[in-house]
Amino acid sequence: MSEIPQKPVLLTGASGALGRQLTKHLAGLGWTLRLTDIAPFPDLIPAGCSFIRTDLAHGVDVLRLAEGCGTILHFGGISVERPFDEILGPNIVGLYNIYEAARREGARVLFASSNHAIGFHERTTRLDDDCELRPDGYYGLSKAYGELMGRMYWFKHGVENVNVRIGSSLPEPVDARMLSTYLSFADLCRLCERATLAPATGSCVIWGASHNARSFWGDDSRKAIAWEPIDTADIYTGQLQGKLSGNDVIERYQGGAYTVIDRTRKDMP
Ligand code: 15L
Repeated sequence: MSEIPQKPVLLTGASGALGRQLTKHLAGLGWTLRLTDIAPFPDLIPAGCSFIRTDLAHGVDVLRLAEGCGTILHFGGISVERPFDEILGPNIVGLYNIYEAARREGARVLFASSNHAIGFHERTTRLDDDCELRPDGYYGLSKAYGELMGRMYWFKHGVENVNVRIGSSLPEPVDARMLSTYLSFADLCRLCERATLAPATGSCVIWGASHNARSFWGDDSRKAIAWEPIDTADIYTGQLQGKLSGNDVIERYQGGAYTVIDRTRKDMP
Protein backbone atom coordinates (compact mmCIF):
# COMPACT_ATOMS: atom_id res chain seq x y z
CA MET A 1 0.00 0.00 0.00
CA SER A 2 1.26 3.50 -0.79
CA GLU A 3 1.85 6.13 1.85
CA ILE A 4 -1.04 8.40 2.94
CA PRO A 5 -0.49 12.10 3.76
CA GLN A 6 -0.91 12.89 7.45
CA LYS A 7 -3.12 15.90 6.82
CA PRO A 8 -6.03 16.39 4.36
CA VAL A 9 -5.17 17.57 0.84
CA LEU A 10 -7.08 20.50 -0.67
CA LEU A 11 -7.75 20.15 -4.41
CA THR A 12 -8.96 23.28 -6.23
CA GLY A 13 -10.46 23.01 -9.70
CA ALA A 14 -11.82 19.61 -8.67
CA SER A 15 -14.69 19.71 -11.18
CA GLY A 16 -12.38 20.28 -14.18
CA ALA A 17 -11.01 17.57 -16.45
CA LEU A 18 -7.72 17.21 -14.53
CA GLY A 19 -9.33 17.70 -11.11
CA ARG A 20 -11.70 14.80 -11.75
CA GLN A 21 -8.82 12.51 -12.73
CA LEU A 22 -6.88 13.49 -9.62
CA THR A 23 -9.90 12.98 -7.38
CA LYS A 24 -10.43 9.47 -8.72
CA HIS A 25 -6.75 8.54 -8.41
CA LEU A 26 -5.97 10.04 -5.00
CA ALA A 27 -9.27 9.00 -3.39
CA GLY A 28 -8.55 5.52 -4.73
CA LEU A 29 -5.31 5.55 -2.73
CA GLY A 30 -7.34 6.29 0.40
CA TRP A 31 -6.35 9.96 0.70
CA THR A 32 -8.56 12.44 2.54
CA LEU A 33 -9.41 15.10 -0.02
CA ARG A 34 -11.12 18.43 0.40
CA LEU A 35 -12.45 19.24 -3.05
CA THR A 36 -13.49 22.64 -4.29
CA ASP A 37 -14.51 24.38 -7.51
CA ILE A 38 -16.72 27.25 -8.63
CA ALA A 39 -18.73 24.67 -10.63
CA PRO A 40 -20.61 21.73 -9.07
CA PHE A 41 -18.69 18.43 -8.81
CA PRO A 42 -20.08 16.29 -11.65
CA ASP A 43 -19.24 12.83 -10.26
CA LEU A 44 -20.14 10.91 -7.12
CA ILE A 45 -18.05 12.26 -4.24
CA PRO A 46 -15.73 9.39 -3.25
CA ALA A 47 -15.46 8.09 0.33
CA GLY A 48 -13.04 10.16 2.39
CA CYS A 49 -13.69 13.30 0.32
CA SER A 50 -15.86 16.37 0.78
CA PHE A 51 -16.82 19.04 -1.75
CA ILE A 52 -17.48 22.73 -1.11
CA ARG A 53 -18.32 25.17 -3.90
CA THR A 54 -16.05 28.22 -3.64
CA ASP A 55 -15.04 31.27 -5.63
CA LEU A 56 -11.25 31.45 -5.14
CA ALA A 57 -11.38 35.24 -5.38
CA HIS A 58 -13.05 35.26 -1.90
CA GLY A 59 -10.11 35.18 0.51
CA VAL A 60 -12.02 34.35 3.71
CA ASP A 61 -13.65 31.32 2.06
CA VAL A 62 -10.27 30.06 0.85
CA LEU A 63 -8.74 30.44 4.33
CA ARG A 64 -11.60 28.42 5.82
CA LEU A 65 -11.29 25.75 3.13
CA ALA A 66 -7.57 25.25 3.70
CA GLU A 67 -7.82 24.91 7.50
CA GLY A 68 -5.84 21.87 8.65
CA CYS A 69 -4.60 20.93 5.13
CA GLY A 70 -0.96 19.95 4.56
CA THR A 71 -0.93 20.33 0.76
CA ILE A 72 -2.91 22.40 -1.71
CA LEU A 73 -3.09 20.97 -5.23
CA HIS A 74 -4.04 24.15 -7.04
CA PHE A 75 -5.78 23.36 -10.34
CA GLY A 76 -8.47 26.07 -10.00
CA GLY A 77 -8.89 29.18 -12.13
CA ILE A 78 -9.21 29.88 -15.85
CA SER A 79 -7.37 27.27 -17.94
CA VAL A 80 -7.46 28.85 -21.40
CA GLU A 81 -6.64 32.23 -22.97
CA ARG A 82 -9.19 34.90 -21.97
CA PRO A 83 -9.26 38.71 -21.73
CA PHE A 84 -7.28 40.17 -18.81
CA ASP A 85 -10.32 41.19 -16.75
CA GLU A 86 -11.62 37.60 -16.76
CA ILE A 87 -8.23 36.21 -15.69
CA LEU A 88 -7.71 38.72 -12.88
CA GLY A 89 -10.10 37.35 -10.23
CA PRO A 90 -9.58 33.58 -10.52
CA ASN A 91 -5.90 33.46 -11.55
CA ILE A 92 -4.31 36.48 -9.89
CA VAL A 93 -6.39 37.32 -6.80
CA GLY A 94 -7.33 33.65 -6.39
CA LEU A 95 -3.71 32.60 -6.40
CA TYR A 96 -2.82 35.19 -3.78
CA ASN A 97 -5.62 33.79 -1.61
CA ILE A 98 -4.25 30.27 -2.04
CA TYR A 99 -0.74 31.36 -1.01
CA GLU A 100 -2.02 33.29 1.99
CA ALA A 101 -3.92 30.19 3.10
CA ALA A 102 -0.80 28.03 2.56
CA ARG A 103 1.27 30.46 4.62
CA ARG A 104 -1.22 30.35 7.48
CA GLU A 105 -1.42 26.54 7.44
CA GLY A 106 2.26 25.88 6.75
CA ALA A 107 1.01 23.93 3.71
CA ARG A 108 2.86 23.03 0.48
CA VAL A 109 1.40 24.26 -2.83
CA LEU A 110 1.46 22.31 -6.07
CA PHE A 111 0.69 24.93 -8.71
CA ALA A 112 -0.73 23.77 -12.04
CA SER A 113 1.36 26.10 -14.20
CA SER A 114 1.42 25.74 -17.97
CA ASN A 115 3.67 25.59 -21.00
CA HIS A 116 1.99 28.90 -21.93
CA ALA A 117 4.19 30.61 -19.30
CA ILE A 118 7.06 29.96 -21.73
CA GLY A 119 5.04 29.70 -24.98
CA PHE A 120 7.06 32.24 -26.98
CA HIS A 121 10.19 30.06 -27.04
CA GLU A 122 10.80 28.48 -30.42
CA ARG A 123 10.22 24.78 -30.82
CA THR A 124 13.82 24.26 -31.92
CA THR A 125 15.10 25.39 -28.49
CA ARG A 126 15.39 22.79 -25.74
CA LEU A 127 14.52 24.50 -22.47
CA ASP A 128 15.61 23.81 -18.90
CA ASP A 129 13.51 24.84 -15.91
CA ASP A 130 15.48 28.08 -15.38
CA CYS A 131 14.69 29.42 -18.88
CA GLU A 132 13.31 32.89 -19.40
CA LEU A 133 9.56 33.15 -18.82
CA ARG A 134 7.95 34.09 -22.15
CA PRO A 135 4.17 34.03 -21.65
CA ASP A 136 2.11 33.82 -24.84
CA GLY A 137 -1.02 35.61 -23.55
CA TYR A 138 -2.84 36.76 -20.41
CA TYR A 139 -3.43 33.16 -19.33
CA GLY A 140 0.28 32.31 -19.69
CA LEU A 141 1.14 35.56 -17.92
CA SER A 142 -1.02 34.51 -14.95
CA LYS A 143 0.92 31.23 -14.82
CA ALA A 144 4.28 33.04 -14.95
CA TYR A 145 3.04 35.31 -12.15
CA GLY A 146 1.96 32.24 -10.17
CA GLU A 147 5.43 30.72 -10.45
CA LEU A 148 7.02 33.97 -9.29
CA MET A 149 4.55 34.21 -6.45
CA GLY A 150 5.68 30.76 -5.37
CA ARG A 151 9.27 31.91 -5.37
CA MET A 152 8.43 34.95 -3.25
CA TYR A 153 6.43 32.91 -0.70
CA TRP A 154 9.30 30.41 -0.44
CA PHE A 155 12.06 32.95 0.12
CA LYS A 156 10.01 35.24 2.33
CA HIS A 157 7.78 32.81 4.23
CA GLY A 158 9.21 29.32 3.68
CA VAL A 159 6.08 28.11 1.85
CA GLU A 160 7.15 25.13 -0.28
CA ASN A 161 5.83 24.98 -3.83
CA VAL A 162 6.09 22.69 -6.84
CA ASN A 163 5.29 24.44 -10.12
CA VAL A 164 4.27 22.00 -12.81
CA ARG A 165 4.49 23.47 -16.33
CA ILE A 166 1.82 21.25 -17.81
CA GLY A 167 2.09 20.57 -21.54
CA SER A 168 -1.09 19.02 -22.99
CA SER A 169 -2.92 16.74 -20.57
CA LEU A 170 -5.66 15.01 -22.50
CA PRO A 171 -6.83 11.40 -22.90
CA GLU A 172 -4.43 11.23 -25.88
CA PRO A 173 -2.40 13.63 -28.09
CA VAL A 174 -4.37 15.02 -31.04
CA ASP A 175 -1.79 16.81 -33.26
CA ALA A 176 1.93 16.92 -34.12
CA ARG A 177 2.74 19.51 -31.40
CA MET A 178 1.39 17.23 -28.72
CA LEU A 179 3.96 14.58 -29.67
CA SER A 180 6.21 16.97 -27.71
CA THR A 181 3.84 18.32 -25.05
CA TYR A 182 1.60 15.35 -24.15
CA LEU A 183 1.19 14.47 -20.46
CA SER A 184 -0.88 11.36 -19.75
CA PHE A 185 -3.44 11.54 -16.94
CA ALA A 186 -1.64 8.67 -15.21
CA ASP A 187 1.73 10.49 -15.26
CA LEU A 188 0.06 13.66 -13.94
CA CYS A 189 -1.62 11.75 -11.10
CA ARG A 190 1.65 10.10 -10.07
CA LEU A 191 3.41 13.47 -10.20
CA CYS A 192 0.87 15.01 -7.80
CA GLU A 193 1.17 11.99 -5.54
CA ARG A 194 4.97 12.28 -5.42
CA ALA A 195 4.92 16.07 -4.96
CA THR A 196 2.61 15.70 -1.96
CA LEU A 197 4.60 12.91 -0.31
CA ALA A 198 8.15 14.20 -0.96
CA PRO A 199 9.89 15.07 2.34
CA ALA A 200 11.06 18.50 1.07
CA THR A 201 10.67 20.41 -2.21
CA GLY A 202 11.69 24.02 -1.65
CA SER A 203 10.36 26.06 -4.57
CA CYS A 204 10.84 24.14 -7.79
CA VAL A 205 9.70 23.72 -11.39
CA ILE A 206 8.86 20.45 -13.16
CA TRP A 207 8.00 20.02 -16.84
CA GLY A 208 4.59 18.36 -16.97
CA ALA A 209 5.12 16.04 -19.93
CA SER A 210 5.28 12.29 -20.43
CA HIS A 211 8.40 10.53 -21.72
CA ASN A 212 8.18 11.99 -25.25
CA ALA A 213 11.13 11.60 -27.66
CA ARG A 214 10.19 14.93 -29.30
CA SER A 215 10.04 16.86 -26.00
CA PHE A 216 10.97 20.57 -26.02
CA TRP A 217 12.07 20.32 -22.39
CA GLY A 218 15.13 19.19 -20.41
CA ASP A 219 16.35 19.66 -16.84
CA ASP A 220 14.01 20.24 -13.93
CA SER A 221 13.54 19.22 -10.27
CA ARG A 222 11.81 15.85 -10.77
CA LYS A 223 14.50 14.01 -8.79
CA ALA A 224 13.59 16.05 -5.69
CA ILE A 225 10.14 14.44 -5.68
CA ALA A 226 11.27 11.05 -7.09
CA TRP A 227 9.00 11.32 -10.17
CA GLU A 228 9.66 9.98 -13.65
CA PRO A 229 6.96 9.77 -16.33
CA ILE A 230 6.10 6.29 -17.56
CA ASP A 231 3.86 6.98 -20.56
CA THR A 232 4.82 8.40 -23.95
CA ALA A 233 3.29 10.12 -26.98
CA ASP A 234 5.76 8.29 -29.23
CA ILE A 235 3.29 5.53 -30.11
CA TYR A 236 1.19 8.20 -31.92
CA THR A 237 4.07 9.52 -34.08
CA GLY A 238 3.06 7.79 -37.31
CA GLN A 239 -0.52 8.90 -36.94
CA LEU A 240 0.11 12.54 -35.88
CA GLN A 241 3.44 13.80 -37.25
CA GLY A 242 1.74 15.19 -40.37
CA LYS A 243 -1.04 16.84 -38.40
CA LEU A 244 0.16 20.48 -38.62
CA SER A 245 -1.82 23.71 -38.40
CA GLY A 246 -0.70 25.29 -41.67
CA ASN A 247 0.17 28.52 -39.78
CA ASP A 248 3.90 29.44 -39.58
CA VAL A 249 3.63 31.30 -36.26
CA ILE A 250 1.77 28.47 -34.56
CA GLU A 251 4.33 25.95 -35.80
CA ARG A 252 7.28 28.12 -34.80
CA TYR A 253 6.52 28.50 -31.10
CA GLN A 254 6.11 26.01 -28.27
CA GLY A 255 2.81 27.59 -27.17
CA GLY A 256 1.26 26.75 -30.54
CA ALA A 257 -2.19 28.21 -31.23
CA TYR A 258 -2.14 30.44 -28.13
CA THR A 259 0.64 32.56 -29.66
CA VAL A 260 -1.63 33.84 -32.44
CA ILE A 261 -4.69 34.74 -30.35
CA ASP A 262 -5.14 38.56 -30.72
CA ARG A 263 -1.62 38.83 -32.21
CA THR A 264 -0.99 42.14 -33.98
CA ARG A 265 2.75 41.86 -34.68
CA LYS A 266 3.50 41.87 -38.43
CA ASP A 267 7.32 42.02 -38.64
CA MET A 268 8.14 38.34 -38.23
CA PRO A 269 6.50 35.06 -39.18
C1 15L B 1 -3.01 24.62 -21.35
O1 15L B 1 -2.44 25.24 -20.47
C2 15L B 1 -4.47 24.55 -21.43
O2 15L B 1 -5.08 24.50 -20.15
C3 15L B 1 -4.98 23.39 -22.26
O3 15L B 1 -6.34 23.62 -22.57
C4 15L B 1 -4.15 23.21 -23.54
O4 15L B 1 -4.37 24.27 -24.39
C5 15L B 1 -2.69 23.07 -23.18
O5 15L B 1 -2.25 24.13 -22.39
C6 15L B 1 -1.78 22.99 -24.44
O6 15L B 1 -0.92 23.83 -24.60
O7 15L B 1 -1.92 22.04 -25.20
